[in-house]
Amino acid sequence: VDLLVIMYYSGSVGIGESSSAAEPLVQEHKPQREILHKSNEVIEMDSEFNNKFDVTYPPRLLKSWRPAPVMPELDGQPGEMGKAVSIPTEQEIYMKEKFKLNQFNILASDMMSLNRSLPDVRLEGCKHKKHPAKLPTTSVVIVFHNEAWTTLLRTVWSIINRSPRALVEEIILVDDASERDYLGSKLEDYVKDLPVPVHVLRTGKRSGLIRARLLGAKHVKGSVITFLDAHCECTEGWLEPLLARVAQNRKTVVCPIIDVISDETFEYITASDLTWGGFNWKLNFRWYRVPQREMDRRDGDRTAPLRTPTMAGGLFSIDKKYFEELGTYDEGMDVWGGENLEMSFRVWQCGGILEISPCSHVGHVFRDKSPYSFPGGVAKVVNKNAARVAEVWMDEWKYFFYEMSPAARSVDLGDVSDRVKLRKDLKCRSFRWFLETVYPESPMPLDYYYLGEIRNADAGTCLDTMGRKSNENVGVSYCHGLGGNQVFAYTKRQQIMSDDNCLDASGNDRTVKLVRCHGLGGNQAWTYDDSTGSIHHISSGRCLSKPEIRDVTLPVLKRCDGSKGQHWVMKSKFKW
Ligand code: UD2
Ligand code: MN
Repeated sequence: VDLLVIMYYSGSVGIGESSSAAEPLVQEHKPQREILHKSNEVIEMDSEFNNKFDVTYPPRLLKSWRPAPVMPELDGQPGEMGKAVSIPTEQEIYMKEKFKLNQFNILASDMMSLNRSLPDVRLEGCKHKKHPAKLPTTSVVIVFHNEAWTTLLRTVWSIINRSPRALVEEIILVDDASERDYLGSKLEDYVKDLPVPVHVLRTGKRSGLIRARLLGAKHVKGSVITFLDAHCECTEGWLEPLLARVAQNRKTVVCPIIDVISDETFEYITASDLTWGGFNWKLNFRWYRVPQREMDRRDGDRTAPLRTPTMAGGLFSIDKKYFEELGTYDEGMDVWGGENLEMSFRVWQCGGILEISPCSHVGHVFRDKSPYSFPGGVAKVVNKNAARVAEVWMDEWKYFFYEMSPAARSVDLGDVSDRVKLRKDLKCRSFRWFLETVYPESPMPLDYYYLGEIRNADAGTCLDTMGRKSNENVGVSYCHGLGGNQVFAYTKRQQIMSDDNCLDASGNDRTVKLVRCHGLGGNQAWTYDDSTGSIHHISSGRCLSKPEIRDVTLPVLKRCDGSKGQHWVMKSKFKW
């Protein structure tokens, strides 16, 4: 399980603005799915929560479509203006119990208005931006499985309250076979009186979010589809910047900045506008710092759309016809995962543009675990979806994924021939093009000599990350030949990488650490001599050696002496 770092700075999540290029390029932020909830028990809601219809707080905005940010009568209600909700101490045990239902604090959500107010979190420069006079209409598609009533309806109300009426054609709710009574006909009853057309579609049997979205997309009447998760809150001015970019170029797929709604308190926390989407060798989506290159392309204007290699997946607008031309989604993907990278690679490789509009902010409740079941098993599902992405879009870079997640080699990934054909028919570019042009900062190296285990000729053990995190020592252990923690790439930039970490040694320290790759050489530059097997650390002039004492699992840097303990074998697939 990787490190989960959320950096809080004065009310905002993300990375500081003063950091230089040499600092680590990562912000690991939820979504973070290595730990997934594996139980498939069906949890019944009790009626007290089923009946939360928010009757106490009348809908705020039935006549005018642009509410004042705070309605006086709601001042002092829990959560208004995006504030944290605190639960009375006597309810804490109950709160913890209920947390498991949704993997967020449902008590906090149920205490707030469905119409709660939020601060206008936009940069000043966003508030006065001119948009094209005629924007396309959009249908908002929200899929859900066992979503809580208040988070689902707050998502809907936030769209109603904070979007220009003329731009929202309809809201389409797709129920993916939820097992909760309150999501039955009661939902239709509730939404029929709302001031925007809201349609409820049902998949009938559990289809997974990808196929559920496809069902929703089929019924869209607007010219743009906007997808949202079922536990979001849209802020003032969220929609116009998304539609404006699609209107300017129909092949642009646009995401908002995804702010964080705390899963504990429902506090609205602004996310950084200095992060973009990447991915690691496991094919997990990850947030990383926007490189200077992209800041420069935008002339340093933080309100300008940001080109991003990948999207988180849940929240974006796309021209409906373009969505279809581009091959919608891969219907062979189940439950959760993979579709975000698949869509990202497809957009870029097939001639589109993927952007984050920093003027559009939508909050999302990020969770540590998934609350729902994964029919077929979490690992199988996630590996299958990722393997489909790798097989269709990633060319030889798929090996980074398979080496890192060896179990994916044996999953049945089904038939991908339709998707391969799609790639051909659309004349899409190669993954090399994507890495070279869109994502040169990728943790998957563009050019590398070797990918595999690194074995010590004397000790017979292999370099092993031991599952450790950044800034911890690399180890050695029994060579298991299964990849994962024993897979390293030796790159043409002289790095020895494992996922987004690089072997790094500094000063007089004899041990070797795993540190975020910075791409600047320095303490992360190594040369491998194929004939002697030495791994030479350039800045210190020393050589990587087997651990000095048996039973100790730390390799060390020593004066180069040509001994067998300094002989490392990179044995397979070496390409000089
Ligand atoms: C992120 C995305 C999510 C999706 C996912 C990868 C954001 C904010 N969220 O995970 O949209 O791209 O990565 O697949 O970018 N759902 C169903 N049926 C299922 C499972 C889920 O309808 O079988 C619904 C679920 O109720 C929710 C949506 O799909 O509304 C996304 O699921 P999630 O919230 O568990 O995903 P998340 O936010 O962790
Ligand atoms: Mn979500």
